[in-house]
Amino acid sequence: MKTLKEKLYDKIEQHRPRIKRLMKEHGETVINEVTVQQVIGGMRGIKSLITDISYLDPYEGIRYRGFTLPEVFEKLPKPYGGEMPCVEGLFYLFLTGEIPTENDVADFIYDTINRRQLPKYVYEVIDAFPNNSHPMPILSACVMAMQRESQFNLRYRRGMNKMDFWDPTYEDALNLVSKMPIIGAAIYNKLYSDKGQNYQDPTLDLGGNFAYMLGKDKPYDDVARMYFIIHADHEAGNVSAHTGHLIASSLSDVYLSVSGMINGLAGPLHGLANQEVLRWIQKLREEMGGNFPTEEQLKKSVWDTLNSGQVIPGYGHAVLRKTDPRYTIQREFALSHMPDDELFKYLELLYKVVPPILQEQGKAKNPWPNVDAHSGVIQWHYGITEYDYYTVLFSIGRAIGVLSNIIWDRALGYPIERPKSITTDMLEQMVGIKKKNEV
Ligand code: CMX
Repeated sequence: MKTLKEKLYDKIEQHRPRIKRLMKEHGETVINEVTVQQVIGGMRGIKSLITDISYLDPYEGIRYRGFTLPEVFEKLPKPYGGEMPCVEGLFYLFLTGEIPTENDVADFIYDTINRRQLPKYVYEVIDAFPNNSHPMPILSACVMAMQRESQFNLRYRRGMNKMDFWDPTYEDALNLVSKMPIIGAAIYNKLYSDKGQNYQDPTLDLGGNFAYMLGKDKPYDDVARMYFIIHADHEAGNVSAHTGHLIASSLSDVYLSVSGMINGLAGPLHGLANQEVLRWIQKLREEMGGNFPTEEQLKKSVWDTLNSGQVIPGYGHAVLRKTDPRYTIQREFALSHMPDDELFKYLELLYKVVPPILQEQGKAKNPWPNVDAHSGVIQWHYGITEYDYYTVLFSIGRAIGVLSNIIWDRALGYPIERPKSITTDMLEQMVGIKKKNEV
């Protein structure tokens, strides 16, 4: 039986001629036009990145290697007694495009377990931060501190053939995927908890071991697996995925790239929205004085938020135009495991009142909830009430997609990223507001 790395190499060899042919025979073919709105408006919709790991359809939602999320959850092997699949199987799927067998996953888990141990200095980095620090900069700093471990850097310094770049990148990526949950658990235990511990259980998969280190009983292991899987990838243009790819395109190693990815994810319009949702719901709860709101009261609170110039966290999306399937998967989990949870009931009522209000307001192109609208409430239910921490969980998941992409970027020899910028004068001249050379 071939190892994951051997299988990946076969796939790389098969894929390289496709990219070569596209460049050689169709390099000048036009596939896109760019409007002024797109140049000023955050490059929405410009088809200018390539990835085969996931694709986001505005109405259907994300597909991982061609599979919808429900298919991914159904097909990937699960650990013994688990309801959700092993996260390691997803990484296998991302790298190879194939659903692994139970044996494939078991072999791969064995490999990752051997890579989980953190260097001592990572704990010292965590300890060096003041206790009231936000966990996202701590996570970013820990990943950055491990840059000295990069095998890619070592081999690059010695002189390495471009065709081999993917190989040490694969080793770096596996090391980091294995270590991210351990860093995440160590940060949680340092900042918030005396129930968790920094010992691992080497018989457990990534999600199971994460729950173990946080001191959480079942079904939190499944919550962790579900959470890491749904957050893993969302095609290439979102801030975190794009940042990871962009930094790696200069041949910075995966530690520098993923640290940057984490920093991008830490913005409230992106991954931090999950903590904003919880903060906002807690504020609504306080305003209600402990009573569950009526539909009318909730509508008023939503309008108040909008009228004060703030966004409704967890709603809207730059690409999606329907309810995010990542929201739906979490909702289904909540309906079966925690239907009477008070915060979940808030979510259900918000799901009813927010979309029509956003439609009536007429600004947001997508009035439906995204992944972040739901995730915090499930964490809260299982005792992770420190909502600053939620984006760390998002980061552990997202790193799986970003690292898979970086391995493939290196394998296919994608170049350093360098789009062209122009000035406002130039744009005004291009559309005829100003004459050529008029400033
Ligand atoms: N509440 C209020 N207004 C919203 C809104 C929301 N949830 N979503 C979009 N809008 C507003 C925008 O702020 C923008 O207003 P202006 O014209 O005044 O600038 C207008 O509607 C048009 O925006 P859009 O084209 O629909 O959305 P964008 O592609 O520019 O932005 C996103 C997408 C996600 C940043 C935005 O919907 C948002 O701010 N949502 C709330 C934060 C959030 O949930 N982020 C998490 C997204 C998922 C993730 O990446 O993790």
